[in-house]
Amino acid sequence: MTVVYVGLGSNLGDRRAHLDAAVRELKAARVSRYLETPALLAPGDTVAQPAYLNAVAELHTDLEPQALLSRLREIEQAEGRPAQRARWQARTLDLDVLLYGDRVIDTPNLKVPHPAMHERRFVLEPLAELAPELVHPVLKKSVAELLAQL
Ligand code: A4P
Ligand code: MG
Repeated sequence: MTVVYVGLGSNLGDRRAHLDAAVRELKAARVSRYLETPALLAPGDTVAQPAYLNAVAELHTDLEPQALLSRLREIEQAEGRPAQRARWQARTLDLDVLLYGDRVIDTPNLKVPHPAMHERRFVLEPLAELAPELVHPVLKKSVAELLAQL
């Protein structure tokens, strides 16, 4: 059993319902509050996007990382996100593996810890609600310290 943190985001459709469905399907052990956050745009992008509802879920799972990623994709698609999609588009549901125990994974389709998690308030704030003392396995700083640095 590994403790895993998953980032949840939605900025299309019934955002709360999409997050609720993900929490249910993931059988999350704990969930942060749902936070309304302004859309962070892709570099160079100027077209406004609808605001996100973001949250972080804690899972206790036996799935290996790649199997977990496949499961996240299935749940995204069940919530209406197309399998073929451009990155950074508005989406009904986005599920990212933030941390998988203290494993460091660097493969083409899965990078853990999530490469941008430490610079994103919409990740660190809800994660700090659940696990402020948790140490980032690469940066060796706690979630609370990373949040204070933003
Ligand atoms: N991938 C690699 N590592 C991971 C990981 N740890 N977890 C690969 C999940 N996926 C991972 O993802 C693109 C590719 O990342 C996949 O092929 C997967 O194998 P995607 O979900 O298809 O597309 P995406 O989410 O648009 O791309 P990306 O680059 O992951 O974007 P982000 O970082 O998810 O950012 N503003 C607010 N306020 N809140 C948000 O949640 N999210 C984004 C998208 C932009 N602005 C936002 C938010
Ligand atoms: Mg994603």
